[in-house]
Amino acid sequence: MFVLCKHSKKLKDLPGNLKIKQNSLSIGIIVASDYQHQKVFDKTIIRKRVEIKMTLLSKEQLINFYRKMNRIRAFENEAIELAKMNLTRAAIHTYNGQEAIAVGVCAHLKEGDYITSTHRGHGHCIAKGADLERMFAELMGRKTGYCKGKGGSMHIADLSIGMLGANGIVGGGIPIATGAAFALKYKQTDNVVVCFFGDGASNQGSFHEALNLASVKKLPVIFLCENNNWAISMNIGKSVNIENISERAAAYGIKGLTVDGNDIAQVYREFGNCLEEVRQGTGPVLLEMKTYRLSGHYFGDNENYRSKEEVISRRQECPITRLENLLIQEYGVLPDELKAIASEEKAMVLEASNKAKLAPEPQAEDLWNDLFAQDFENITWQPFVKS
Ligand SMILES: Cc1ncc(C[n+]2csc(CCOP(=O)(O)OP(=O)(O)O)c2C)c(N)n1
Ligand SMILES: [Mg+2]
Repeated sequence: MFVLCKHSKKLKDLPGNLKIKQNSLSIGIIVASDYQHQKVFDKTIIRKRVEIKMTLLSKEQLINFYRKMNRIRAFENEAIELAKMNLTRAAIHTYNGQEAIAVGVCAHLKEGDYITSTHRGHGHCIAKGADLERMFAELMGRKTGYCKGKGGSMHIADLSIGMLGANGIVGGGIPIATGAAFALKYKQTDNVVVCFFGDGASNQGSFHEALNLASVKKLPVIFLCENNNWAISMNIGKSVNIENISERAAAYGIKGLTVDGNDIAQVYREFGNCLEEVRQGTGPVLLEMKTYRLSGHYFGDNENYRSKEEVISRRQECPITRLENLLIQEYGVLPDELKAIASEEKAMVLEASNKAKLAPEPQAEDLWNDLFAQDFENITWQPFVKS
């Protein structure tokens, strides 16, 4: 069944360069945000029948999202405070403005699913359920941190929750996610990998190699591009000559889709639809979520490459503010209730930070520990079976 929603267009309204084979459509409505979900065949675009589910989110679900988005924002604001006090040990890249993506995506994941992250990874970690105190300890180079204080912000990983790691190498997580997806397929599970990366990373060779391989092998991976308009000081308009990064999916014969990454309801719905397909074994998807980096590239960035006016105007689209407006206007939630939630989250974050501050630093003799896997003899090697 097709459902008309505010993003829908009637068939006659499609851009002139799109030709639709009439007999490939069972009904004349197509969802505009779904244009890339097409197979190019004989230069004619054939639109497969796609079921669009209108996921109605309950007030409780949205409040839960609001809580987690505020947790991420509070974590990042506290990380900046720690950096100002010179307590952090490596670069800090905050996720401010992109919270709806990590939260809306990770809300769908189940045990056994994996994510890979980037240098801007705190939001992904928190949304996947990482421990705040261990995260802060890692940022501050303390022994109780995720990498025992030797990795810093860009190396946080927690295999117990399926978080395969942040990554200081732009595009570095993409082949890792592809390899993990290969393993999941090999083990015949219905689990998936979500690979978060930025618009800048989509210009790396690793992106193109991984998408091709994942497509050929029909791997269960969702390549999730957080297009926040900037790669350090490089504007997306100068580095990419197409409107949507998701258009690149066509080159690899996979589904591509662009959605509004600042609208948590849309993120949740569209990601959920993709996830269901990928779980069923249809192969990878390139899902682009448009958003905006509200803070500097990293703590200390003087941001002289963009105007204050631009940032102020994009702040109107802050995903937390948008969710606040939705909850107040459509769900009758009182502003004071939301303020209380934000304060609770801030208090929890500060408690974690304060505890982490008390943790000891690693000692010189810890330097050479944890560099190599210790239990090689316990690994059982399986012969490779061609699928
Ligand atoms: C291979 C590699 N090249 C360059 C850099 C330097 N660098 C760090 S972040 C970044 C920009 C990344 O932009 P994007 O992928 O859009 O992510 P965003 O910072 O916007 O989240 C660059 C070029 C790096 N870390 N790794
Ligand atoms: Mg970017």
